[in-house]
Amino acid sequence: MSVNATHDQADVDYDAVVVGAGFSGLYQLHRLRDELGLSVKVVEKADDVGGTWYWNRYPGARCDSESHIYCYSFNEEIMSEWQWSERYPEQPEVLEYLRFVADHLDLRKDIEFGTEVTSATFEEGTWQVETDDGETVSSQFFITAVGCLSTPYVPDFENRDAYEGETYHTGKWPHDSVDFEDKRVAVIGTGASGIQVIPEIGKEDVEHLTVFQRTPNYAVPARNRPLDDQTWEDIQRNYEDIMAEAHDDGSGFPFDTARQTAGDLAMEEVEQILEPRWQEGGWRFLVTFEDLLINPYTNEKVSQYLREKIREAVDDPETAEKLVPTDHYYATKRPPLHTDYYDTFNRGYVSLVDVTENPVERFTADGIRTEDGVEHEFDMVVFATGFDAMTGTLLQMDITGRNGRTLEEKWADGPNTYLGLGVHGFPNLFTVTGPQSPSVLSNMPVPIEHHVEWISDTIADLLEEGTRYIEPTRAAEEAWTEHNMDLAEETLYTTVDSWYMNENIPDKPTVFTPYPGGVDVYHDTICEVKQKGYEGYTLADSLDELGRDGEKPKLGIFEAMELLHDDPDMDLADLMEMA
Ligand code: N01
Repeated sequence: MSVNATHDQADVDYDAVVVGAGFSGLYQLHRLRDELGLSVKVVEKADDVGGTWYWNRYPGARCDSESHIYCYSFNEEIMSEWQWSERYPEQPEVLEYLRFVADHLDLRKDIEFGTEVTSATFEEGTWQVETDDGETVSSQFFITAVGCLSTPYVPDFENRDAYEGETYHTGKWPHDSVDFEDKRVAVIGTGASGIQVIPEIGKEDVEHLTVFQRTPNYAVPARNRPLDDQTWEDIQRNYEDIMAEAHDDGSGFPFDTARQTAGDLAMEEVEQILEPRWQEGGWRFLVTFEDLLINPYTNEKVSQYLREKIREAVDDPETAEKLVPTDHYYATKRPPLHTDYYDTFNRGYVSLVDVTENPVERFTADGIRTEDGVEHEFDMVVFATGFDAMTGTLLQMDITGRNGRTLEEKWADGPNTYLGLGVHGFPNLFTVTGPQSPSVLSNMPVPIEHHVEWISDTIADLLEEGTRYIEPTRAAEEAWTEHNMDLAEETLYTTVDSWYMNENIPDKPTVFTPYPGGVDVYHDTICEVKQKGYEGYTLADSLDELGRDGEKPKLGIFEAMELLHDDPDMDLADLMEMA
C-alpha cells in the first residue's frame, strides 16, 4: 500500500524522522518507506545498525530469548534465508542478523549514522529535529525507536575519577578486544549483564576476579547448544505457527503456561514439577506456574527451589549464602539466565564482596576501598551497573511539545503516556516500546513488531484521511497511567526495588514503568483503540483543535485562578492549556 500520492509534504523535509537503527528503527523505516512510500530519515548515534546489540559487546553477551524467536516475523524471505547457529544467539550473531536485514531491505541509505539527536521540538505544527552535527530537519511525525536500555549508568561512587586503571561499562564495550590476562579485575553488578560477563572473565587467565554484589540474583541455567540442521529444519517447517503463537502469548514466547499453582502443593511436588524445566534450561522455567508473579506462596516455593540450587552449585558455604537471594521474590527483578555463573565462584582466584554488608567507601588511584578499611587493588574495573532504563534516553533527547512544555517537565513524577505509544501535549510523536507498554517484560521483537505496525497503519490512516495531527487526550493518558499502576499493584513486581520500578537511578520517581498486563491483552487493546476510530486520541486538522480533548470546556480566567488557588503547585503549562 502506498499513500504517497495522497498527501502533501511540501512544508516538511521528511514525513517522519525516526531515532534509532536497532530492531525497532529498522523495521519502522521499512514499513514507512517501502510500504507507505513515505520519506523517512533515521538518525543513529552508532556507526552501524544494531541498537543495543551494537553497544553491548562485552564477553558473554548473548540474548536470553531463543534465537529462532528473537527475530522479525514480517518477512518470509528473511525468515527462510537466515539460519541461527545456537539456541541463544551471541551478540555478534544478532548484530550480523540486523546487518543482514538492513542490507536485504536496503535500509542503510536512509540512515544517518554517527549522529545524535540533541533536541526535538514541536513548532508551528511540525517537528524540528536538531542533531549534533548542527543540522535541523523538519518532519510531520517524530518516532522514537531508542530501545528501553540504551543509556548506560555508572553510579557516582566517591572519588571515582581518581581511579587510574582501565574502566569499562558492559553497555558501552569497546570494539577492540579487552585483555584480561594476568590482571586483577573487579566487576560491579550482578544483573543480567554481570551474570554473563563474570564467567567469561573468570575463564580467562586473570590474576584475580573480584565481584562486587549488592543484590544476589536468581539465575536459571540457559543450557545453550548449537542448533543442528535437523532442529533448524523442524523450526522452519513450523515457523509460521511458532511465530503466531509467540505473537498471541502474554510474554511474546511460544510457551504454554501451565495452568497450575504451587501455592497449595507440598515442596516435594513443586520440586518434581520444576526439575525437568530446570534441566531443560531457559525461560520456560518462568511459566511453570501461572501465578508466579501474583501469588507469594507459589513464588516463595519456586524461590526456595532456586536457593537450594545455588547452595548445591557453590562449594564454599559462606560464599553460597552470599549468593542466595533472600530479600525478593524470583523474577520480580529481571530474571537472568546463566552459563557457569555459580561455578565461577568455585575458582580459587574469584572472590565475592557483598556491598550490603561491606559497602564501597570510595575509589582510590589503585582500586576500591570498602568500609571495612580494605584497599582492593585492581588493574581494571568493569561496571555492569545497568542503565537509565525506559525513560533515560527519551528524556536526554530534549523533546518539547506544544506550549513549550518539555517531556522532562511532563514526566517529573514519572512517565505518563497513552498506551506507551504517545504523550498528551506531544502531537504526532510515537514511542516504539515506550514506557507503559509491555516491552521489557516480553520477548522484545514481538512488541516491537506490534508497535511498528500499529504506528505505520495509524500514519497511513491519517494521511489517507488528510488528518494532520494525532494526540492522546489528557483523560485517556491519565486513565492508562492509572490502569498501569493498578495492574502493577496486583503483582509482586512492586515488592522490590528494581529498574522496572525506576529505582536503580537516584532521584528517579518510584513508579512501575512497563505495562504488566501481557503482550496479548495489550495488543488487543491497541487494536481495539484503532477499531474504535482512535478512541482516546484527538484527531485534528489544525493546531487550535489540539489540547481541548474534545470533551473539555475552556476554562474562564476566574476558574483558572480558582484552580491555581486550590493547587498552587499546579503546572502552569497544564493550566494554560485548559484556559
Ligand atoms: O543491569 P541491571 P544489567 N553499587 O540494572 C548493581 C537487559 N539485558 O545491565 O540489584 C553496587 O539489571 C545492581 O544492584 P541492585 C535485561 O533486560 C539483557 O545487568 O540494584 N552495585 C545490579 O546488580 C537486563 O535486566 C541481556 O542492588 C550496584 C547491577 O548493578 C537489563 O538489560 C543481557 C550499584 C545492575 O543490574 C539490564 O541488565 C544483559 C551500586 N551503586 C542485559 N548500582 C540478555 O538478553 C547498581 N548496582 C541476555
